[in-house]
Amino acid sequence: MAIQWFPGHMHLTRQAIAERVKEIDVVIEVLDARLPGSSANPLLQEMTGHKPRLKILNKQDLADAVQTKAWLDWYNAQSETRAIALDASEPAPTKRLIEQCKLLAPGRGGMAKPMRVLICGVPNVGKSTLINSMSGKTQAKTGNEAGVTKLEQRIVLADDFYLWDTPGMLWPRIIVEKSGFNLAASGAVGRNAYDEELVVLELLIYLQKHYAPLLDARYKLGLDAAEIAALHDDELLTLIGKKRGAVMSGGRVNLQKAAELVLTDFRDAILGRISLETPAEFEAWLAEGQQKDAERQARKDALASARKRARAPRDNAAGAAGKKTDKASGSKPSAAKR
Ligand SMILES: Nc1nc2c(ncn2[C@@H]2O[C@H](COP(=O)(O)OP(=O)(O)OP(=O)(O)O)[C@@H](O)[C@H]2O)c(=O)[nH]1
Ligand SMILES: [Mg+2]
Repeated sequence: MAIQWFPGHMHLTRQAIAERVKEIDVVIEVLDARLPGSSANPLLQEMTGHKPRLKILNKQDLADAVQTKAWLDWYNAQSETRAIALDASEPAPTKRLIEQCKLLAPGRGGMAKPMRVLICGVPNVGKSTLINSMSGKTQAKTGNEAGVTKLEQRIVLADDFYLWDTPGMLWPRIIVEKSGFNLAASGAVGRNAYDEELVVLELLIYLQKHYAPLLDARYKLGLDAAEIAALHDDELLTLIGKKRGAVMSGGRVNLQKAAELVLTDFRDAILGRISLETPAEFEAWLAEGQQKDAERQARKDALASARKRARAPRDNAAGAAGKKTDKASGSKPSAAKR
């Protein structure tokens, strides 16, 4: 089951960004350092790709430092892409960001040509928090849920430097299934658009493979990495539920409660610093998603032409019958249609 979330305010954001980008010098796309590939919005890429762009891998304090470095190297090896990692604990990211913007748009600055920067990204990734720390004031509303910012807002950083905060936006069809799950696990998807248990089972499959010692340390499973990796995902969730006391009367594990516990532990990095994808993994998921999408499109096209073919003999027959009637009545075909 694919996770999709594109509520009405995202349609409006899409239109607002399409308009705003015309008068923008630099686009800063804020990504989640735990899932840089999955949190890169292809719709934003399409809408803003012609502008100088900076990618910020935010919330690096929650991500696996080794993987964050791998992602930065991967992005910075691509021409036309600059990427830096950041987190809310950095007291003054402003200097670093202003420097990067000036490198990307060297002609801008000064009262006559102020720098105009658009900040965008998926929901809950830390855009408004970043803007507040850049401006040194609480100018933009923030909150630990997806969809806090609902309208774009201009923030004046200096007389010659403007920032636009935008509402978090996903895209109408997330073709990489794993990306939907990772976005939901990170908190970028509205609470009612996914099933927590399913999201946590997917999360556990990844953690079993890559972060088994962290699972063992947090939930005191008493198992080594190979034993943890060998468990079925729902066996593992049941075990975690037991260990954390998510048990209903009669002794059955409350899997929903267990899933909520794991999700909070992951989101708040109580489990430890975790990244949910490497560049190579994401590229493989993307290729698979694109292939499935192409197959889906081919099936749709085949169905559409089969329907057209099935309709054609009827239309022809109706056409022939129409002609006969026309002849018999002596009226013109167009008149018979009316
Ligand atoms: N650990 C950590 N938390 C962060 C960081 N940046 C932001 N947050 C938290 O993430 C949550 C979302 O932050 P916001 O700034 O509201 O995110 P946003 O991207 O503006 O979200 P929307 O307006 O919903 O699109 C808040 O609880 C922030 O405190 C960071 O670098 N590290
Ligand atoms: Mg916001």
